[in-house]
Amino acid sequence: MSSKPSSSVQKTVSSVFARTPVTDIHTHLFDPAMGSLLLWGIDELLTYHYLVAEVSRARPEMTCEAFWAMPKSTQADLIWQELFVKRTPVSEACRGVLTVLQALGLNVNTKNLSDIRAYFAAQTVCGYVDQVFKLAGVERVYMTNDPLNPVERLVWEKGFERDPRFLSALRLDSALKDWPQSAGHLKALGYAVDTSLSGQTLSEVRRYLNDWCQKIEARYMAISLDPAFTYPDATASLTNLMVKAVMPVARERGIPVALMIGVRKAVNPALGDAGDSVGLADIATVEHLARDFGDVTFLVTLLARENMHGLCVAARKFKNIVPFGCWWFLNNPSLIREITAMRLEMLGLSFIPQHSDCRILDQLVYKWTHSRAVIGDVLASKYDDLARAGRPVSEADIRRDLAVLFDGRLINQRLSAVTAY
Ligand code: FIX
Ligand code: ZN
Repeated sequence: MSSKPSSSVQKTVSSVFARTPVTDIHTHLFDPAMGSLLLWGIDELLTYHYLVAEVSRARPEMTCEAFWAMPKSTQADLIWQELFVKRTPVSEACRGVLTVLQALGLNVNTKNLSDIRAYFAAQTVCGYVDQVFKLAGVERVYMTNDPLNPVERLVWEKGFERDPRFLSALRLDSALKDWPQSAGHLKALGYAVDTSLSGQTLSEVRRYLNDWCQKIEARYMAISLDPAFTYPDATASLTNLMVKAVMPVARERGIPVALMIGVRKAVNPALGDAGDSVGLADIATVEHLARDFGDVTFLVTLLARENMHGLCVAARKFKNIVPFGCWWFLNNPSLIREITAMRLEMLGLSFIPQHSDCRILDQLVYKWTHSRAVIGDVLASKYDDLARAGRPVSEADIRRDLAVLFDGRLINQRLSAVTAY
């Protein structure tokens, strides 16, 4: 890895990057018109599942039941005291909260949250969305939309005036992952499916996907997958649903499929969202899908650090694989640095370096401030290497490169109909 970038290139990169609006391709944020689905404010920030995992380590004698039984504000107070007052908040998730509070001009060293709560109580959601997008330098975000969530479905069915900064992505986990149990959900919505994967059922699943892609104007479909997910595998219902329902609809609509592979759900269910873990995925499965569906773009993010190199190699073999983001347990500066350097060295600029995975609106500020700093640093050191090779880059080069990496164009690259290579 090249040494620390020269300050002049670093300065130019960070000033251009600060003015480069990003498209955040994967979040769990919602259009403000969706009301309480959009989480924001100090109590949500502090009870983020990353911090729940950390406070359960800080207070090993406390049961999860006891924690969940507390009102959210009490949980937040406890997390503030345990992780920010009684201990040095060195973790990335803790530092993140401080970065947000500092950006808002709030006192990060306060012993209690009353002033901070007063600040948030004075905000309006629309005003705060504007402020956060500005502070984070974010132009638009992709939501994670699930019509099987009754609260969300109701809003879509009622209709609302869309905020153009919130784009849609149809999430498939609840509809497809627990087949045949999930067949019941589709049946309840009027789709004539049964628990078998008959032709009728598959065409009804395709109808469900098409209907909701249409209704929410989905720009891609997304699914998170266990590391054991395998393709080809004619015996696995999920693999069959992916092959016979998801891929045909993606091809028909000309939209990508996002594969988020490597999560082992609920290894410690008592921790709720904080109870998921990681496992090594099979890169060959990604290659086989890209080979057999050459006219479908696969936006791929993997959860295991050990999979990152293999994903770069797979993307060098199949142009319809677009690696994206440093997902979840990889969204830490030391790993973002390693992964970004490797991707630049192996893929040039043909990948999407980061997504925020924000669950709480305010997090956009820290996820992008922290990622900009690391990714800018790595990019600057690559530019220094080029200068040493006699090819210095201009500010215009830097502006163009950052736009390619962060304006979302790689999501919608159209692929020729012929096989991918
Ligand atoms: O599957 C996903 O979209 C994951 O990002 C989430 O389930 C996860 O809980 C998360 O918030 C990661 O940052
Ligand atoms: Zn996510």
